Amino acid sequence: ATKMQPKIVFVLGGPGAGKGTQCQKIVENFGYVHLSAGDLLREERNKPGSEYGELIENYIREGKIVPVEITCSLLENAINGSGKDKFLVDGFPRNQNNLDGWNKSVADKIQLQFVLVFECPMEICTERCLSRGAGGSGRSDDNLESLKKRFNTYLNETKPIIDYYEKLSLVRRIDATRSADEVYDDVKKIFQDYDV
Ligand code: UP5
Ligand code: MG
Repeated sequence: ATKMQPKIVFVLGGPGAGKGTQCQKIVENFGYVHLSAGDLLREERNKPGSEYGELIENYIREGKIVPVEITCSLLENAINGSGKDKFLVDGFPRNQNNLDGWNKSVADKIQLQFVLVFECPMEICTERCLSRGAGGSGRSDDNLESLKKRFNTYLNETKPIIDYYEKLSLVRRIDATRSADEVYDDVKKIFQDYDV
């Protein structure tokens, strides 16, 4: 018998748009596993003796995108090691290198359901990340200098990836400027429609 392919939803949006917050809610209601590429990279960075620790930290502080070989293998390991079959891949793919690497080594083994995009202007995104930083997030990129770079990377490198999926009619957009509960009301509709 053929093994069922894992189902994947990509979750994209600017830094602080609320990807992680909404993913937690989706997990509670729809039985997905949440895989944040950023969380996986921070975890790898923090491993004692990690080969890529320093590289990852430098990329994150500069708001640059880590080479796909690293991110893709972390994601693949998490998918294969989970024993589950539905995943929210949060914060990936973020640039052409990510997309090429994924399409080359993973895309054929999974079923991409859709790409969920949280739309939020830079001012609100920046404000959210700065207050998270002030609250002690411990994230080395929750400062104004890193945030400017993160948002520029989003505009210049990630938006074209969203355009690519738009042409494949896979993008579902959400206004992420409202309260987390209001945003989730819209998110829920998308997943409910998909489930029926
Ligand atoms: N908050 C959330 N929703 C809110 C709402 N509706 N109203 C008011 N406040 C709201 O939320 C951010 C903050 O806002 C929180 O304090 C939250 O309570 C509040 P969160 O849900 O964390 O937003 P999210 O979009 O997940 O923000 P995050 O900072 O995680 O986004 P980034 O995309 O910048 O971070 P990520 O961890 O994905 O990536 C970090 C870096 O890792 C990247 O810049 C890059 O250098 C590297 N990276 C790669 O190189 N490759 C990858 O594939 C992924 C990451
Ligand atoms: Mg996040």
